[in-house]
Amino acid sequence: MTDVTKYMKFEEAMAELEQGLPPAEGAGFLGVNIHPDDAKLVMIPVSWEATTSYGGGTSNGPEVVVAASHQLDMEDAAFGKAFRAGIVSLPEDPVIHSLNEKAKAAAQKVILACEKRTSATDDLRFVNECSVKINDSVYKSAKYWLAKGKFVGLVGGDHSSPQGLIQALAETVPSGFGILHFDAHHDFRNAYEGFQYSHASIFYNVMTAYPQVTKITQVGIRDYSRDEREFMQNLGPRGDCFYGRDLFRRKAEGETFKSVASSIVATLPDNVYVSFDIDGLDPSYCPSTGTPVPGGLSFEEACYILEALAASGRRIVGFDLSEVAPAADGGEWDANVGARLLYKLCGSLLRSQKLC
Ligand SMILES: [Mn+2]
Repeated sequence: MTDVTKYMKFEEAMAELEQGLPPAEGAGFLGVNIHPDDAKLVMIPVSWEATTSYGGGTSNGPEVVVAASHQLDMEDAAFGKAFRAGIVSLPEDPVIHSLNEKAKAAAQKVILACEKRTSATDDLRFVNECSVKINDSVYKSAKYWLAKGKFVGLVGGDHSSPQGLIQALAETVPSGFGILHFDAHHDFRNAYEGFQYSHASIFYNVMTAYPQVTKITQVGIRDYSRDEREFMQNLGPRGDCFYGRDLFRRKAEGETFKSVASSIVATLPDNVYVSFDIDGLDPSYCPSTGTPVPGGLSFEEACYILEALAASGRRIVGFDLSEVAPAADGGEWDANVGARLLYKLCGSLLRSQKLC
C-alpha cells in the first residue's frame, strides 16, 4: 500500500528542482519525492551482493547513490531537463535486504570451502534459492511497472541484480532487444564458484535463457577467462566485444573517438537495454567497487557513447547501474560518480524515447 501523504505534488516538486532548493531530509532520487504514477521512469533498488567474490559493499549502492543524487545540478548538458519526465527510485522490497544478510553468510562458507577445495552443498543450495527469490522479486516489480506503461531502470547491488528486469523486458518488448554492456568483465561464467546467479554469470544466464536478446555488445572488457572469451566468440553475430585494449589501440593509432563510438552503436538493433557495471570505468572513478581492474573508460567517454546511442534513433528500453559501492571510510566519491552516471542513463533513455 502506497502512503500518498509522503509524496509531493508533481508541479511543486518540479518547481523545487528548477529553483535548485536544497533537498528535504530523506528525499528520493534528485532530492524530491514524486509519486510513481507521476513518473515516466521508475527505478528498482536492489541491495543484493550475496555472491560478491572480492570487495564487498555494493548492497549499499542504491542508498548511497540516491543520497549522492541530491548534489546534482538538474540541467544536464546533454539531456536538458530530463528530470521533468518524472524519475523515481521506488521503495525496496523488504525481502531483498533480509535475504541478502542470510545469503551472504551462507555464501562466505561456500567461498571458503571453495578455497579449501572442499564443498558446502547445503549453503550453496541456499544461496542459489535466495538468488531465485531476488530475481523473482525484481521480475514481478518490473512486470508491474511495465504494464503501467512506465520505463524501468534498476540500481544494484551486484551485477546479478538485473536478471529479473531483463527477463521482464524479454517478455514485454515485442521485437526483442540488444544489450549494450559496459564492464571490465564479460560476466559469462557458468555458475561462478557454484553460484548459478553469480555477478560473474549474469550474461551467461541472459544469453542462454532469453533468445529475445538478439545481441550483446560489450565495451571496456579487460579481465576474463579463456572460457568466457570463447563464449563470446561462440555467440557469432549475436555478440560483439570492444575490449579495453582494442579501444585504446584504436585511439592511439589515430582513430577519433567519434568513429570508435559510432562503430559500437552500429552493432546494436533498434531497441537497446544498457547494463552499466561501474567497473567498466577507470577505477579512479570507482575505487571501492568489488572487482576493480586498471584501464577502462573515462566518464566522458562513457557519456559520449550513451549520447551517441540516444542520438542514433535507437530506443533505450531499460537499464541498470550495478556494482557501485561506498568507500569503507564513508567517502562519497564512488556514490557521487554513480549518481551522475545514473542521471545520464536516465537522460539517455528519456531522450531516446523523445521524453526529454
Ligand atoms: Mn559485471
